Amino acid sequence: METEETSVVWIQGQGCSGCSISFLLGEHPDILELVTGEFPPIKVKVHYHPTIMTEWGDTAFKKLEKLPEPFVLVIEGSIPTKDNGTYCLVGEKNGDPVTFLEVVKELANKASAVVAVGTCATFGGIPAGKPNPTGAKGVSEVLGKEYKSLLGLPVVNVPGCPPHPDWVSGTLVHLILAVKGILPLPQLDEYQRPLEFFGKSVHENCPLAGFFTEGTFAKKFGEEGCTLLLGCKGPVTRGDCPARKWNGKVNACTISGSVCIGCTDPEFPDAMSPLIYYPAKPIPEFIPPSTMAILLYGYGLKGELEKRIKEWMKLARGSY
Ligand code: FSX
Repeated sequence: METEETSVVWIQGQGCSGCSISFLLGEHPDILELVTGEFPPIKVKVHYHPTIMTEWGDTAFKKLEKLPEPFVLVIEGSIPTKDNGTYCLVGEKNGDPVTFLEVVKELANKASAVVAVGTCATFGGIPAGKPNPTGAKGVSEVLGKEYKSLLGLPVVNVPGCPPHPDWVSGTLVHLILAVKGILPLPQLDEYQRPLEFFGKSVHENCPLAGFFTEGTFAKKFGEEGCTLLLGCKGPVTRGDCPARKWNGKVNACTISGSVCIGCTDPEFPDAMSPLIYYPAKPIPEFIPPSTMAILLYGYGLKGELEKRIKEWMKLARGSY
């Protein structure tokens, strides 16, 4: 099959660059396979990426005036909207500062597809946490509900703080194949996340789920059992982390003895705080005991269980 280059324009706003670092550590495919075309029929030309491009300053910024066609726009980091976006300046035009907000709006209108990478870009993330002094927002909120890319897609959201490299490369590769007409467009959930990666809860993929169903809950870190009482947000968070695993497929938060902190959720970090419950928080009566929980799952009522756990999280938030 013929391998043609597809361009990616990757811009960064309010974030910690962890999303880029995570992507660069991907293995299947890795970044070299993508840019050298050793992953046919995909060859990615990185037209613009503030962290990894060799150009800098005006020379770099001018590359945004000569955009390749077609291109996939990747947006990392949240977008400050307060005071006309003045809290994130990304370059200069004719001596005047250019805001990230302006760049996002301009490029989104020319992109075949727009991918928001990381929870900052998808839902606002940490920069949008209370009190959100810069008016930080995610890409979908800034572009509006009606936004469609040239391919007719809404913003594709790949959350995670940071996202797993496979989620980013898998989504990019899927979209590039869709741009070429080889694959249909990816299926998305209600928050525009690819179902392929975010179709199930972390809990459904978790090796500790058996402890949950038999009612064995750890009260201290290191103790055997499900870590729900220690603040695990796995039952209310979407992502395949425990099945896919991180760092070369060796580990994941709930496998390493920690808790899921809910970093792919639209309400991260505020609704997920405190990230860890310590001392452990006993479950109140309105959460059904384990046998009931299994029944709720079994009868397709996991939404009801999620709702009750979210109520409990709300109460826990006020008590630490
Ligand atoms: Fe945000 Fe990216 Fe968290 Fe960091 O830049 S999703 S703070 S890991 O890396 O945007």
